[in-house]
Amino acid sequence: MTLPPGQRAVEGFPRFGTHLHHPPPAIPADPAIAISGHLTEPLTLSLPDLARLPRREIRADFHCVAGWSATNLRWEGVPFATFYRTRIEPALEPGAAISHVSFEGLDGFGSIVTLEDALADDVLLADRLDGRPLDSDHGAPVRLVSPGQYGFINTKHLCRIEFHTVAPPSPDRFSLIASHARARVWAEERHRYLPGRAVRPLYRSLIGPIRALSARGSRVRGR
Ligand SMILES: Nc1nc2c(c(=O)[nH]1)N[C@H]1C(S)=C(S)[C@@H](COP(=O)(O)O)O[C@H]1N2
Ligand SMILES: [Mo]
Repeated sequence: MTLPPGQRAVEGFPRFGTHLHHPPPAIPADPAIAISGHLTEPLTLSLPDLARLPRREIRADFHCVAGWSATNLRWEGVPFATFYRTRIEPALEPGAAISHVSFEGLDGFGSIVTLEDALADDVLLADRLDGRPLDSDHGAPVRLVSPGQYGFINTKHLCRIEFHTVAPPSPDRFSLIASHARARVWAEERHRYLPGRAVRPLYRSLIGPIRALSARGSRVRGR
């Protein structure tokens, strides 16, 4: 088993995140993803709409930028590229050249992805993990899964997807641990300005505290 540079395998798949001390967000009765940006009219993708699109299953490892990797996860969902080609392209304003896509979760977490990275064939709008519907620790009802990019790209509890023709400003671009704009795991793109190797020790030191906080907010132990 080969992991990307600077990653170490962990047992299982911990709940983890920056919005982690809270319990997972409540899921609305009729969850839907609001779609906006350069469309002739705004769209809504409900779960039944999503279920009608062609599905795909992938097996992949999951790599958090802090340095842990969960191995051999089985995700099911709709390829992002299928959703984009069938639902978005036909609805775009004429001439709109989409370059970036932003994703937002019900807890306010968000990520920004280049269209090129989002269209990779292992990127899913995932609603099942290891043969079961996604639970709230791992992003119910639907999350982005992009195994070639660090965990923070993989926004859980999706409620909004927006399309852009220029890169939207990243909210953490001035922070000490500013996240890399592409975040590709094999190129070790952890930090926006510093080499991935150089930030390994700093990031690794965050795993313990973040794991403890994430577990506290978890559905299993928190209620
Ligand atoms: N909505 C939401 N998505 C999120 C996060 C979060 O806090 N909220 N954390 C990100 C980070 S940093 C990681 S490593 C992964 C962790 O996914 P997991 O909790 O399923 O292990 O989710 C990502 N997506
Ligand atoms: Mo992460």
